[in-house]
Amino acid sequence: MPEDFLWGASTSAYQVEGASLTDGKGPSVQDKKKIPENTTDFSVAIDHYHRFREDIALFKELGLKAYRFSIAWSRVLPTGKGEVNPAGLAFYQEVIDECLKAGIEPIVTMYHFDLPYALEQTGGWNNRQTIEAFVDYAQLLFDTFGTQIKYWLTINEQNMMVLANETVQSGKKSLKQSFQENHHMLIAQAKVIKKYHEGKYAGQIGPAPNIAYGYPASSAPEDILAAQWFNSLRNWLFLDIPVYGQYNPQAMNFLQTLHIQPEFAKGDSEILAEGICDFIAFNYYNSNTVAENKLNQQTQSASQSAFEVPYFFKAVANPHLQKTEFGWEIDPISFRITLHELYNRYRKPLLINENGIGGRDEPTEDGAIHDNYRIDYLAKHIKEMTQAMNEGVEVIGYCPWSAIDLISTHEGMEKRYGFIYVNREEFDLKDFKRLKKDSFYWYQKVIQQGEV
Ligand code: BGP
Repeated sequence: MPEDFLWGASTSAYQVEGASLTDGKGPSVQDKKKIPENTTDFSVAIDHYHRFREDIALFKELGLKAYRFSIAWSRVLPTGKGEVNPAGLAFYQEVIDECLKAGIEPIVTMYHFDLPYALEQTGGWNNRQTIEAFVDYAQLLFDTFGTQIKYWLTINEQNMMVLANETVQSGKKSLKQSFQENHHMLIAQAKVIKKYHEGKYAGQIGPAPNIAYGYPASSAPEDILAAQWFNSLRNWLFLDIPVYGQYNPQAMNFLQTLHIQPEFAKGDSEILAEGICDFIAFNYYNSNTVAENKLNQQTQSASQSAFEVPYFFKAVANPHLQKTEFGWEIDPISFRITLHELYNRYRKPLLINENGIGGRDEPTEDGAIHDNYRIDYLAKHIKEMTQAMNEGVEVIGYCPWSAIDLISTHEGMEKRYGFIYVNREEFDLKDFKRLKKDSFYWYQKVIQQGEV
């Protein structure tokens, strides 16, 4: 492992902070969305807003070299634009200072699923004005933290927001609208990257999609073609733009064939061409297996982001893979395949932003948490990553999900991901005590030794 390898861990604002309307924070879409009946909302989360010093001290003890977190847009700009909330900026200033004091490199995501609700009400990403709001927000972050932050991530999992989105899946939002919103996000991202480079800040900036290679279900040419369509739409569309400055041709052809291609405003092509990223950050949880979809059968895949398009492809379960207790397939080798695929295509340094396994953890009477299944998952993925690096892929850091238990996006508090256990349940807030899991001690050693 290179000396300066960024052994880290990740969180996102709405999943850890709590204090969702405290000290001037405006609501985000996460504070307004319909929460399933048996899971908690995000109003308190793990109370990181009030306990970040204790948490960062634990991250230091864990040995983290980097901490990837997100800034809540509506904490610093309560309505998404216009008036700044000084208390919001002050909070992130303290988090950043605390990390730097602890010798931890802060890696900042600007937007992680939490669009300010006020912007959502004026049309969200369907409204081109949201592009300017994002650019101004980013400029505010660069002006305030630009000398301290060396790694900026623009938008977390834009591809999942567009493709695995319930409103789209249930047909409430058309694919046409979804890809128009996607286009606006891509324009916003390109503008922000360009601004960052023009400002000559001493750091780097990159996109942060979820990338997972799609396998063909068989050697039938039809399945291979289906997997190629899937990969172009799910993966390459979101990286060809920040790397090559233009749409992936196969993905664009797909959009045109279905008459859902985005409308370009004058100058959009030039904007996309000018926002070229410095590195690629990506999240990886599992692979996808894809078959042809002549009959438009039901998707049966057990993956985080299964989706299908009639006549193009459908996701299917992979009989060679085991699953997590929450039903996600486990595929460390595909992590290596994905790393190779990314580096072969784009030749940019790669930063893993998220990788991990969600499960139910229970402390024993003496307060220990035996999460061997997590150690096993992470060890296998780190081995495959190391192997890919030995085979020539440039990886600059690994930030598993998550640094500490947090509220899962889909399954509440029941599904835990952290190295550190947080003593709260779905609805019983208990005392928020932090407890080190077995994986904490294990990862500490991995970081010290630089290998599994
Ligand atoms: C990614 C998100 C994270 C996190 C993770 C696990 O898509 O970037 O925010 O939630 O997936 O997903 P879940 O919490 O649904 O298990």
